[in-house]
Amino acid sequence: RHVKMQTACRKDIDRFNSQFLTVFESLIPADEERVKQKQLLTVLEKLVAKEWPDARLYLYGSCANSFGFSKSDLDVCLAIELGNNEKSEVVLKLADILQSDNLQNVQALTRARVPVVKLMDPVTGISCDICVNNMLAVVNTKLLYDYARIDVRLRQLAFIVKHWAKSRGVNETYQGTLSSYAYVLMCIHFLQQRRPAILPCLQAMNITYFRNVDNVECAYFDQVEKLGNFGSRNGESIAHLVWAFFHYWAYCHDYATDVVSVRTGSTLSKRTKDWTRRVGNDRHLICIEDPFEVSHDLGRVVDKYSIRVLREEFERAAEIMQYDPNPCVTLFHPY
Ligand code: 3AT
Ligand code: MG
Repeated sequence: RHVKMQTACRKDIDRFNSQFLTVFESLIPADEERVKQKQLLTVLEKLVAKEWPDARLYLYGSCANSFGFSKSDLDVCLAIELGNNEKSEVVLKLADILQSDNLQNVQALTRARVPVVKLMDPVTGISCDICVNNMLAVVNTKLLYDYARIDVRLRQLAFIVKHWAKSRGVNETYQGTLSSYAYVLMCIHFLQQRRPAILPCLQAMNITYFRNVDNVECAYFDQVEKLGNFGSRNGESIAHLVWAFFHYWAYCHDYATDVVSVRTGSTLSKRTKDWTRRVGNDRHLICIEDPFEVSHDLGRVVDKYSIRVLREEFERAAEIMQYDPNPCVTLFHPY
């Protein structure tokens, strides 16, 4: 019955394809933004090199993983030999250095979970967060970037899902909903599950990229240009995939037993990960395994209240994709 419904729905929903593509295109940053980001990075690199000649700056997050909207912030990681210094000392020193240049609103947040320096560059208007030695984020940024190069539908789907999540207020980790990073992983998982698959499982293929980061082995096949048109045997349109994505998270995912795992290209059982009960504040009500830090559940921020909010939002979106005469508008209606 499910298959029948999917096929019946398919021709119908394809009418909305160009509208969804228009939404996607309206969110893509313009080239001049990239230029400005590079400009700011160069300024920062010069300032950092004066104090720490061996340190390096890396971009991570949405400014580098190809899932960034226009006008998003710059996430930067300072990679530095710490010696006897604490991260917070480096953060304070860095804030000092940046302050003396003409950057604005320089703030050192030393007591945050991840110590960062926040700043605004008046020349480019870009806001920026700089953290110290967060190399796992740099590596998972590259993984997302490489997945996005395989099939354009990942980027289209993830933009639409992120836009939906931001519009509906379910992209707020401090309120118990999910990070953008988690949503992109959900999209990758979903496209790995399509038949025929639209994305492969890069971590299950031969290794062409390897980094040991904080004793975590990060390894996968990164020569994705050699995959050709991997997803082309699957002709599903973006509108259909948006419909199927919300249908999957509303009605098909087993929240009680399953863990989404991009690393294995499949789902795992909560039991094998020992994610069956609440430990401290980690409740595991929706389980999304980090591809590299495998003990890390990106759903751990979700609590018994916010899981209901999330699932109701997935159901609302699924209903809209099924029945609404104007899904491209209703889906993104502010909550
Ligand atoms: P926005 O466009 O800013 O919403 P983003 O891609 O910058 O999305 P986040 O702000 O959620 O995503 O996170 C920034 C990066 O930090 C993305 C990822 O490389 C890393 N990251 C975020 N959350 C985690 C996490 N829980 N575990 C590991 N890495 C994470
Ligand atoms: Mg960000």
